[in-house]
Amino acid sequence: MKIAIVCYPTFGGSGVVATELGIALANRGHEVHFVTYKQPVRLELLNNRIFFHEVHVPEYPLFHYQPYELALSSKLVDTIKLHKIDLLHVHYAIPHAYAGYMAKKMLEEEGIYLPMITTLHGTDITLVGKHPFYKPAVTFSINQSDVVTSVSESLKKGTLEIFDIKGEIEVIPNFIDTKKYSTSFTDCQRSNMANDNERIITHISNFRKVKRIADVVKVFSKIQLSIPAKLIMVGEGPEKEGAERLCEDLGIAEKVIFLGNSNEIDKILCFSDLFLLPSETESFGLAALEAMVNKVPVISSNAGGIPEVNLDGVSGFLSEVGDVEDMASKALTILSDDEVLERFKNNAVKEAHKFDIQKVLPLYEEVYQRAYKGR
Ligand code: GMT
Repeated sequence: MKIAIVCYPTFGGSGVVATELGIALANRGHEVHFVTYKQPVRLELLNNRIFFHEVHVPEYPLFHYQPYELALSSKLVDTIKLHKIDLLHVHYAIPHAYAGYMAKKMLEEEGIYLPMITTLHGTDITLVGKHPFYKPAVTFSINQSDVVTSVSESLKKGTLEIFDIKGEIEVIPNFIDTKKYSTSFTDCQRSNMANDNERIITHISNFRKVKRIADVVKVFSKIQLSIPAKLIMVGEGPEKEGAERLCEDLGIAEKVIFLGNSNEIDKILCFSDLFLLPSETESFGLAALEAMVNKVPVISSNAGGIPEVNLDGVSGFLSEVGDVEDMASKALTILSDDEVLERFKNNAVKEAHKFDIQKVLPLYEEVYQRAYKGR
């Protein structure tokens, strides 16, 4: 099939999932066209089955806000006509489902019927989408999608509670390409980061409020009182400066390394012993899955869809949101004993394999076939 994918091209989980999905679809013989404002960060190679179409939004001083949705829907119409696209898959409802719907309607005027699949990723529903200023438009564009998928049972439930949804929401979980990781555990550059006797604890996110960055620092601060350890913080975002200050205040700055954004998170996870994800809300927790596939157990909150990924007592432990005491004590349970750590590491990778791309990709392909036939 010829598939157009709309996503955010940044380090956010929805963009990563959309990009990996597009690459996997192309490997299966589909032709994939990414339509967004920048080449997606994980999309390194373009080829005869993977195309990137950049959406340009000309600056016009009269506008306080430049009309991205308008530019996106126009670009979609042009791309779909030029490349004879069969199907549109938008990731993250805002504003992609809305722009996709407009493109669909414009194409219908020309006798072209294009099925649209909308995948809900989390904050498009739980944080931004439910705001009264957006809610009617988000409800409308979800209801106008031909198929709606959600990345976890928890997000599906939340969406049905918040919005007046008329049709089905199908759960297709996020995924990971486990084949990429089966051979990569040998070349870890651990000594660059910590001494041999230190445990390495890692957090990766976009450092927004919802990630509860202060909890990451507080949990680590408690851990390092009992065992030698280093904390590696990967990512950029509004909470980063506050976290750096908190490390100074707690007297642990020398044990915490802030790396900024990285395209090489697998190399970092390769030498990590534990991953912290204390988020306020999380529809799935792709970062936890990426840790697990790299053999890293997870200490997380029990918010949203995280329990569907991180199995309590198996791949790590879950705690109530904000319970840093409990998180630190559970972290020490894993880290204080080599055998226990090894058991959790092995469990983590085993659980991650349940989300292998080879299991999940056919679910999307089935949805595509159904939507295409029903057009
Ligand atoms: O939360 C983020 O850091 C980014 C965000 C996004 O929209 O890109 O992630 C959401 O989608 C990911 C991929 O489906 C999920 O793994 C994250 O859990 C979800 N984030 C939230 O729900 C807060």
